[in-house]
Amino acid sequence: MTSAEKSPFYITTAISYPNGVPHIGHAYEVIATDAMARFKRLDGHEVFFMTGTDEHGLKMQQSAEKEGLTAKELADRNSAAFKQMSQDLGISYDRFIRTTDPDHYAASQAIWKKMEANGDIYLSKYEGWYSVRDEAYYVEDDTVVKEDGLRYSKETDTLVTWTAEESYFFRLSAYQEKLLALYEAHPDFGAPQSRFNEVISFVKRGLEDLSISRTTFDWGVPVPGDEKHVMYVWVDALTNYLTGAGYPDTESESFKKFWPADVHIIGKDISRFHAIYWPAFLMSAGLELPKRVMIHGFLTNNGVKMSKSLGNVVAPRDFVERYGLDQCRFFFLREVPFGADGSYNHEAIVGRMNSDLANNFGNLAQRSLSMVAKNCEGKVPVPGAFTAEDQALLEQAGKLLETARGAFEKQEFSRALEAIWTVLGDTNAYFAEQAPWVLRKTDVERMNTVLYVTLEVVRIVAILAQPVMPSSSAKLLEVLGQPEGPARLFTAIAAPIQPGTELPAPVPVFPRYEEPAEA
Ligand code: ME8
Repeated sequence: MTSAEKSPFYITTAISYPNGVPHIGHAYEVIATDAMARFKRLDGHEVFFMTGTDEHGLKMQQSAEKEGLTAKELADRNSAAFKQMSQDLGISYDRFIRTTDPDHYAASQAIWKKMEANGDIYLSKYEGWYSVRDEAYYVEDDTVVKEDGLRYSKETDTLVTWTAEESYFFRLSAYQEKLLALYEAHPDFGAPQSRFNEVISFVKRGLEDLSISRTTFDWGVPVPGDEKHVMYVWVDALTNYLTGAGYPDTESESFKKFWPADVHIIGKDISRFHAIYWPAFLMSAGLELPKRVMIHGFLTNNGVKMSKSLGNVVAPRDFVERYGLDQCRFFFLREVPFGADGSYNHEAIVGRMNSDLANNFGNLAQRSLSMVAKNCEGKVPVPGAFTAEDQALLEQAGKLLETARGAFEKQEFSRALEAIWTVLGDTNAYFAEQAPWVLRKTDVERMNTVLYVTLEVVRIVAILAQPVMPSSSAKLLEVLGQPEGPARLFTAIAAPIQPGTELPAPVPVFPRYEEPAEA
């Protein structure tokens, strides 16, 4: 199928708060989303992949004041740091959206007017315990007074203060039944199941109307027709997904092509915003709903939550410098089943680097390619008749695309990688058992066949590894004589490597991790 025949694919990350600099949790999310976007492109889809920064709200304004900056200056500085992170991580986004972009103001005001026209927005007064950090109000029962005499949210342990303001409200209570009907009709709307179930139970307990404007500060998108209010930051934040598709021009080519989004990739702390508020806003505005909200877990450093005060916040760039970019990308997607919480530590990363990458993949490629360079005039050898073992291995590798597709469809990255590495493990066992270095002296035709089969598996694996490890896979495909373009797309998996293909001199692709020498 050509890309014209395959459905367009729109995927997003959450947009990060640029009141601080990026950490490994942010890196984890963009890496996973990037792998998914690359997979779909290689599988022939036209992809639109968006990431960016969420720049409004009181928290931004206050963080800026502390630094003696305006909110926009802080946003400019830190948004650039997030963009740089994406570049450092090889993220293939199509747009880096900032909620201060002019087209985003237009989109946010347009959706507001639609919700208002539908009778879902009304003016009232809001009083309650407000957490600046969470940008959320809490009912008294959900707060506690601590030893310092101050009141905190029980759930998030953030300071709350009594706040009263005139506010516009969104009639969220009117959407309870519609949301439950949505979840019923689309059991895959939220994933994984356990995290989606939490959302469903929350909705079943009853929904209250939502305060969606603020008058106590002005760093936000003005409410159309009542400019002393700015929109609650989550209204404009969620709307970024529509802005990217070209909203409010619903007749534009991009909107028709990419809306509704295929999947929003987000972390577990913001599942309610995405699986409750967002579909309710869209229903109110008469817009189609995203097909899926994929909720990933949190990463902890050796089981310890990352926090500035503990000094264990790792900058993504330091990680990449230490272990290598593709190694980090592989580790995060292989080690932690996407959706679950995960922990990382030095030993676990080195383990994956050395055993999965250097030994299982790198060595196999290097050993087979070096033998071909020395014994087959640097060309893919002509195989003899395949034995049952050869055939079984080739079939196993040939089936990997379907397995990977099924797994990626559900963002089960670790399952896809596990299946691929099982085939690599079997190929290593095959290589050791067939011992082509012995056959070199006894049966050259059989040696050629074994090398051919091995190269063919390595080629298939390198093609499939591209979404996760783009640059290492490209290097491998290069030394396998597979030029950029159609030969690297998933459609090429079904077309076996051509005997006689000239191969450049092999270069090792996956180094072992060596501890730096003591200073
Ligand atoms: O929530 N491990 O922004 P944010 C994994 N602006 N993921 C993590 C993480 C961790 N330790 N810490 C954070 C916001 N994340 C809003 C989103 S979307 C319309 C607005 C994830 O900078 C988090 O769950 O706090 C979220 O998906 C993303 O990083 C950005 O978090």
